[in-house]
Amino acid sequence: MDANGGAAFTATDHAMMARALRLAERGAYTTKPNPMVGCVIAHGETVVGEGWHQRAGEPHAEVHALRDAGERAKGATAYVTLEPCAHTGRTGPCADALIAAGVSRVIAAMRDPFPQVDGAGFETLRAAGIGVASGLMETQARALNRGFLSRVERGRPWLRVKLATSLDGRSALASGESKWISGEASRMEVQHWRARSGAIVTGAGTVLADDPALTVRMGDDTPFVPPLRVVLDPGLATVARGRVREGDAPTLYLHAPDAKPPRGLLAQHAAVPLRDGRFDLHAVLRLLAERGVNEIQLEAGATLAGGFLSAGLVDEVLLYVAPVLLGERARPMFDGLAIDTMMQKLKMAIVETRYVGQDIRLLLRPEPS
Ligand code: AOF
Ligand code: ZN
Repeated sequence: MDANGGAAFTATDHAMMARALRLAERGAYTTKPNPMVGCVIAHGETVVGEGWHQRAGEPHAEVHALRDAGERAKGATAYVTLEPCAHTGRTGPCADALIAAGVSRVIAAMRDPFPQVDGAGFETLRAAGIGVASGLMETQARALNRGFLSRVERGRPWLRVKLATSLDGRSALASGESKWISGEASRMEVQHWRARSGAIVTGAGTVLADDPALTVRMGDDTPFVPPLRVVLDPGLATVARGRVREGDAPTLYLHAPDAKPPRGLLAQHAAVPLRDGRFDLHAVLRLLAERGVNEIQLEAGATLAGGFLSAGLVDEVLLYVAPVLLGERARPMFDGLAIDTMMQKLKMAIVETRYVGQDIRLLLRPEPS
C-alpha cells in the first residue's frame, strides 16, 4: 500500500469515497475489460463533480467528474477508487487532467497494478505538487474489481462457478437433464451475474445435454457488454449445432491441439494443450486472461466444475439450492473430488446467504487447504 503521508482520513473522506465506489459500480456491466472506477470532486462536504467510467474506450471516471465540476475543480479534493492513470491508452492520462484542472489533493482507494500505471499516476501528481494519499476503503475497492485485479495480478480471471442444485446437492439427473432445478427468480437473477462477467464458460457435454444460449437476457434495456461465450470442446464435436452459436454475443471454441476446425467455421477458435488427455485448465484461464477476460462464470456440468475445483482454480461458488430432492441416481455438484478422510474435506466460507424466490442462494469461497 502507498503511504498516505501519515494523513488520517476523516469521516467526510470516507463518505466521499463511499459515494465514488457506488458510482463505480454503475459500470459493472459495461466497463469490461477495464476496471470499474468512480470519482467524486469536492470542497469539504460539498460535491462539485462526479463521474464514473462507463465503457472501455470512453473517458475515464476522472474526466467525467472534471467535466462535471468545471471551474469548481480548482483547489478541490478528487476522490478516486483507483489510482489515476499516467499512460496514454485509448484516453489521455487522468493524472495530467487532474493537474490541468487545478485540484489540490487526490485521495485514491488503491494503487492501479496495471503495469503501465502501477504508481506512475501518483508520482506524476506528486511531482506537480498535489497532495496524494492512497488506501482509503481499499478493501471495498479491491472487492469491486476482483476480476480486473485477478487478471492483472495473477494472470488469470476470477472464476465463479454457478450451480443450481437440489437439497440433496444434485445438479442434474443421470440422463444429464437439469431443466429446471432452480426457480424462475433464480434464473432471472443469474442473468445479472452473467452480465458482469467477461466470459461464460461451458463444456461440450452441457451444449449437447442442455443446448444453452449463454446470452444475457435481463428482461429490460439495461446496457451491457455481451460476455464472450466459451465452449471447451476438445474434438470440436459441437461446432455445427447449438444455440450457443446464435445471438448477439461472440463465441470461442477451445479445442485440443490435434482437432481440425471444420472449413468455414465462423466462430473464433483456439487450441489449448492437454494434460493426461484433459484440458490444461491453467492454460485455459491464461488464454482467457490474455483476451481481456476479468471474470468468468462457469456454467457447466459436474466434470468441468469438479476439474476446476480440484485444480484449485475456483474463486467463488454461486449456489442456488432449490427445495427439491433428486435422489441418489442424479449427478453430484462436482465430479472427481478424491476425498476419503475428514482431513481431506474441502472447506468453503459462506460469504452471503439469501432467499431468491423459493430457492436459497449461497455465495461461497473455497478456503485454502
Ligand atoms: C483511471 N480512471 O476511470 C479507469 C482507469 O484503454 P484505456 O485508455 O481506457 O486504459 C485502460 C486502463 O486504465 C485500465 O487497464 C486501468 O489500468 C486504467 N483504468 N484508470 O485513471 C478510470 N477506468
Ligand atoms: Zn485514466
